[in-house]
Amino acid sequence: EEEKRLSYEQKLDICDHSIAQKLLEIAIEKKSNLIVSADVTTTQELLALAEKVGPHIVALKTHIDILIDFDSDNTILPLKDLATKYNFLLMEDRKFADIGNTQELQFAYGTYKISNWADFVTAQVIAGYDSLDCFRNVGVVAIIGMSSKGTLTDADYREDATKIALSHPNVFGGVAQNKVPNELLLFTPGINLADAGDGKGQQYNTPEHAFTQLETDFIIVGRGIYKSTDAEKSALTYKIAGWSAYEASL
Ligand code: 5BU
Repeated sequence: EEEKRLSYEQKLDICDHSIAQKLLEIAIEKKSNLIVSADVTTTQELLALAEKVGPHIVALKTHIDILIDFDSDNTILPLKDLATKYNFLLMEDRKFADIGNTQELQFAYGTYKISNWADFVTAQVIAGYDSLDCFRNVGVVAIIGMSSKGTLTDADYREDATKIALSHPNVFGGVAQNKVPNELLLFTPGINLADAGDGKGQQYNTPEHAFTQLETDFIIVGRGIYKSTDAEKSALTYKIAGWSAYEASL
């Protein structure tokens, strides 16, 4: 008999990290596996988007360094209020990729002070196991494989990256375009219902592909939602598509 993917309830039993537990609980409560990638460049757009999509998402993914007007009082405080109001987590897609000491500084200092507000961050594992020790008070999602055309994350790299992700206590998940072991939560970007690519190397798949072929746990959608004329409606469409694909894959 073919083995079925694990449900979010089953994953709650084997994914111990506190952030993994929170994400799974929110997914079950909201019947959503959608993460919106808020790749907008002003605080006003960021907050307006969070307000619209908040009810439908488990997490909002940021690239905080693309904001032209970042201000911790005016950007982060209202964003955190919206996260509380609508019950979603903040995922900073920083893709740290340096030695531990430098990452520690990038994480806690500088303009963005990510350690003060992010619930979890993304990190490359290119610098090795010890480089991830600095992310003690958040969760880490390791970049195992990338969605872009020609990425260097080949099968050998992904195998080694997966070993680090599985063994490091700060890591509870991976970003990938392939299956990962059940003990990790899988996050899949490169999801779009309308387009196959963006002419800049991005490659898109459907939510159905991500759940059936990759057994993903969370889909990440950027332009498919924030570029649409009605972001709230699009978020609902992707939420329903993601949840149906998840249920069909059980
Ligand atoms: P899009 O507009 O849905 O293409 O945005 C995708 C987002 O996911 C964007 O913020 C990327 O930085 C992010 N991403 C990705 O697209 N592919 C990857 O492999 C990784 C992150 Br890792």
